[in-house]
Amino acid sequence: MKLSFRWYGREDSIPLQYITQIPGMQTIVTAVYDVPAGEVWPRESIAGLKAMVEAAGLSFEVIESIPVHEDIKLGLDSRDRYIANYCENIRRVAEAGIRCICYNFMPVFDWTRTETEHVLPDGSTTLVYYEDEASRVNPLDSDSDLTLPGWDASYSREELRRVAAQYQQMSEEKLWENLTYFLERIIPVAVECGVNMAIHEDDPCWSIFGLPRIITCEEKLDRFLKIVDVPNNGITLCTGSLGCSARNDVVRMAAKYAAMGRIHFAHMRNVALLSNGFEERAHLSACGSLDMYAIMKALHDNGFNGYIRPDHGRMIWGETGRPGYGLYDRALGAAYLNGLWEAISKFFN
Ligand code: DNO
Repeated sequence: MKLSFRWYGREDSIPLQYITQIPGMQTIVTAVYDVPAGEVWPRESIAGLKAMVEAAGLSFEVIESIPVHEDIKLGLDSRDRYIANYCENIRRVAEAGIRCICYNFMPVFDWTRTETEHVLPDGSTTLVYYEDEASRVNPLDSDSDLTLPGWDASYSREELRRVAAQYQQMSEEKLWENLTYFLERIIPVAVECGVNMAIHEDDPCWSIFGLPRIITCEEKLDRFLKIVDVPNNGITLCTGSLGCSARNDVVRMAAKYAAMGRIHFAHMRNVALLSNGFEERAHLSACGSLDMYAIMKALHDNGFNGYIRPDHGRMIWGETGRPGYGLYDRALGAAYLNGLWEAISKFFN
């Protein structure tokens, strides 16, 4: 495994040097954030990121994310232009040394929570999703002013409603068709460039705000991988996104897709499943519902050699910042993942 850490570029308050100081850290996961979804990333921006990352002694190999324009997900005529731009971005980042690109196919909203600063008994704060509160934060039909780092902040409330309304008539099958159209055009480019595409599961892994979501469970990941059945068409195994549904056996999925050589990136996060939703917790298995050891072992035993990163951390030790993406708890997560991996590798090799 190659240990990595997400960093939001110049805007990120966490200095790259601090990330370098995390033991075993190798790779930065980042993106060009100041270009709207669907447009081509300037070569200078990519080169600028690469230079900063490498100057800090880290490697520049993973992009998260190149966002997929809504017109592609909606299957509008304008999608061909956006797909051509997407292919151009794959080529450009590959030229700069990128080996893996994480992206998602969630309509309108990326990852969603009902609260970003829920206080846990130890005084740390975390991200939570409570079913009964989901309607309260629904940005489409409430006064909620919740915004999450994954959401496209360039939409006004009215534009959001307009885009979301276009999905109201869309069946899941139609979304699959649009995903197929997209994959059939981008994967050959990824193959040509030697880049692995790694789709991120929907988070949470069910339909929210009345919008369709399809990358949610084993059956659907099986279907996804068959659409273009080559190694470059792979997944980001996000333990927290899959693990927030008790229906998903994350250990089994880690073993199965690693053995198939289709997990290119792993997001390691623990969640506590509750009767009314879930809470993000510290990475340690004992802190949540997921057996992080068993997931790491499943990856290890099945030949996983992709990138791995500690996913969302809580806010601890008085840190404030981008929800889920502070330094301290993610660094603890990295240390824990290193410990698990070292123990598993030494004991079972
Ligand atoms: C959440 C992240 C997601 C992820 C995208 C990939 O913290 O894991 O926002 O980056 O879904 O496109």
